[in-house]
Amino acid sequence: MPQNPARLPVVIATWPFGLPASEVAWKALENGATPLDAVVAGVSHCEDDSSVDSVGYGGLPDASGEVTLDACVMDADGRCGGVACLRRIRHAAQVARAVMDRTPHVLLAGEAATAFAVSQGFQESNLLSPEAAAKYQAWRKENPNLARPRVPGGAGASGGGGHDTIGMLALDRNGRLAGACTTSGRSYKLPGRVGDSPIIGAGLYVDGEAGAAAATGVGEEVIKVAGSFAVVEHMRSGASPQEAIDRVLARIVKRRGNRDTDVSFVALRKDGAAAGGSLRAQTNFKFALLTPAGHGVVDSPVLK
Ligand code: SD4
Repeated sequence: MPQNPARLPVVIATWPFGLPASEVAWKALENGATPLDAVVAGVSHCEDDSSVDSVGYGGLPDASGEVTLDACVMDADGRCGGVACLRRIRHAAQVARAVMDRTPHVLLAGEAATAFAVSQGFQESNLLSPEAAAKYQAWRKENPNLARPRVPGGAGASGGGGHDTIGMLALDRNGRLAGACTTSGRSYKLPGRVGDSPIIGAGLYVDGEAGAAAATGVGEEVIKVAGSFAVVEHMRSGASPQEAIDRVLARIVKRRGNRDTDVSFVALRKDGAAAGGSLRAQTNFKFALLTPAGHGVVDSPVLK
């Protein structure tokens, strides 16, 4: 794995669907966009892709059949914004950006977040694609008691496992970092459930001096260890991106007493070193890595 691309820029994103999204960010960087503009453009592309059933339009709904989105953004100066349980607005990361740019706050939630988005010129639309609606109906048949939905737990891997977030990190030619992450969250989650993805330090963290990290997988596990923050702090203390990820994954295993859950991270150090890492092989985690040396999807190492 390219562990130390000497040259910049670098874009890294979770999952194979992170590659086309990262290409959008890469082009934006080439055209002189800031890293924050680049990652927001990149993940917005993914939010528009209805074939990705865990992000934006086409995301799988909660147990009541409603799609709700979680997202956040952060730049190297520590500026950040997020939205949780956002409804009927497709570009959740752009709304997170608006929270950062146009309010004194970091996180808006629920209907009020939608009202804020509308006040800022975002259009409301139906986020439930026909494909996601059909999958929901099938799930609903198996799980008729909506008061006590059987939310998929740690079992299951990517592609139908129901927990894939796009987290994207970029380092531009001037060594400036930014990150964004966005998801529809765990499929068939309890209405009102918020995962790690809108929470600064959990789903995403960026520090201009140390590096950046983003998470995908079971958000509850990531929140419990302040996962992305912890990865960045290990890099600040001198760990490589891979070591930093492994330490946080090991901590999750220690806390739980097993590795029977899906958590993966991507990390990008200030000097351009990048890595991905995953808790267990069944997750089949892969990430997109773009450097001047090449663009592609990388099979993630699994915690030893
Ligand atoms: C979350 N990490 O909401 C995000 C993505 C996901 O199960 O759907 N995970 O927890």
